[in-house]
Amino acid sequence: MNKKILILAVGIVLTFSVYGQKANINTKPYPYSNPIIKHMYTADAAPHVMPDGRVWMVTSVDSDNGGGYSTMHCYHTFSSADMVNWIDHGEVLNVWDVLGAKEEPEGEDWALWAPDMAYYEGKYYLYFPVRIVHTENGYEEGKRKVTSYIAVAVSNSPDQKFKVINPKIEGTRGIDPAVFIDDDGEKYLYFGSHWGAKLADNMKELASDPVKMDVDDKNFMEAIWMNKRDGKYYVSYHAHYGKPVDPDNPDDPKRMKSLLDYGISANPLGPFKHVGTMNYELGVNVNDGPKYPGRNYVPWRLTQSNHGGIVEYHGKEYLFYHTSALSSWRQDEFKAEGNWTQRSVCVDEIKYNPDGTIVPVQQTVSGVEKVTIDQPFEIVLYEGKKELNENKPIKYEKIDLGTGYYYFGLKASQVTKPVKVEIRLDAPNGQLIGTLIIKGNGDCETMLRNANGVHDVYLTVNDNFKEKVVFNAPRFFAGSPKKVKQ
Ligand code: FUB
Repeated sequence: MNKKILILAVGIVLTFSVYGQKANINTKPYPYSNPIIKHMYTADAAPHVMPDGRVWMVTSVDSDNGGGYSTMHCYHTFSSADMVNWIDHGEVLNVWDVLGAKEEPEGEDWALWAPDMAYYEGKYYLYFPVRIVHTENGYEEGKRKVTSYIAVAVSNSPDQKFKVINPKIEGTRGIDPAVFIDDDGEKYLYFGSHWGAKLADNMKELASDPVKMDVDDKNFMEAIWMNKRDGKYYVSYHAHYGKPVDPDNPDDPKRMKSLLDYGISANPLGPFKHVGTMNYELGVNVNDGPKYPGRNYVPWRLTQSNHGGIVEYHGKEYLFYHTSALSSWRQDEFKAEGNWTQRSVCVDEIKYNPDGTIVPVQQTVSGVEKVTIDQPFEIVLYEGKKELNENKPIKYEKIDLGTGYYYFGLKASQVTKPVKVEIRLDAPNGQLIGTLIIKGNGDCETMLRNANGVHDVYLTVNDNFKEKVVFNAPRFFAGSPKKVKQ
């Protein structure tokens, strides 16, 4: 290296160290599969299977220039057809879309933290925390005043800009919204310190008073997520840190780990029974990954933020979380920790014990195997018109739902009154996999859970529905991924 370049490089490193920031000076390709997004910093992934049969996630974005959480000013969406190759669909919302002006109001510091995204009746809804730090008293902990609540934006497509439709959902407080749609068609919004409420049909207001759910854990910190498996509701979240990590003894079980914990309930609003930890940092005893020079732990900062999201895709469940592995690579080529607020989304598989508890996910750098799907995008059950009424469930015999169909739809006609159509497996009162709410004539659809394998499929309406519903072209869809524009 010539002298001038050396002086410049030392200058850059010193400048960034003074301000606690490091530059991304290593341009070599990142050598591992996890994190899954390598060209930018991403955090707080919220994954869902959308009606095109792909897994989509919306993420927060940590600034390439560092600067910490207050520099998080936009969201990106990404999609994958195989859980390994991800397309960046670009920025879908930024803080100026929310502010409606070009600058932050004086004396305030706005940031966009962990979001979630939901599909409902043809539209995509992006829920995000509005977090305003009022700086008139400075930033000092205890003195500064922070206002936070949940807002929602809408788009016709998850790869396009979202437009704010409710800048403050009345009744919400805190950060980290998560949306959950149940098999019976009820929609829930979770936020802040384990608050939960029903979400209205318009997706932009609450339909019930928020309840502070009993999560049976005083250690709840943030990042709530809801998942349903075998009829049980799994609430997961980031637990409070314990004591600081001793870098010379990172294996100390009492060290300040960044843990995702979970609890189980029979009800989406709890009470939950705390079960334990479902994700530890990839800390020590690294078998298949890089190590801090001379040590047996990873070369990025032990203990940093984490945030989980779970999705089932063609027979396997996946945990999304984040680490600061990429910043350690881009800044220090794994020889030091990197900026810990520059996080990157990783994915590993979740496995369960026979009793339904989670086998804690060991973070890896190798990530997950590629998913291949060999089945049509949709299965149309019947082309002609049929009538559905209270006395007559409709049965479709031996339908092969393969490794999974994630949506069900039909075209309704002669609708005189809104009706709920339940989609059940193997018997008129068999396993409920989704509920279609027909509000009027035309196309309608709903998401499904556990729609896989070969089953008799039943469509039923509730007992007190005295009218009839006429429909045609009932279909399962999103059974294989569609291509999207890059
Ligand atoms: O990314 C900003 C904040 O850090 C999120 O809102 C929290 O969940 C944590 O990941």
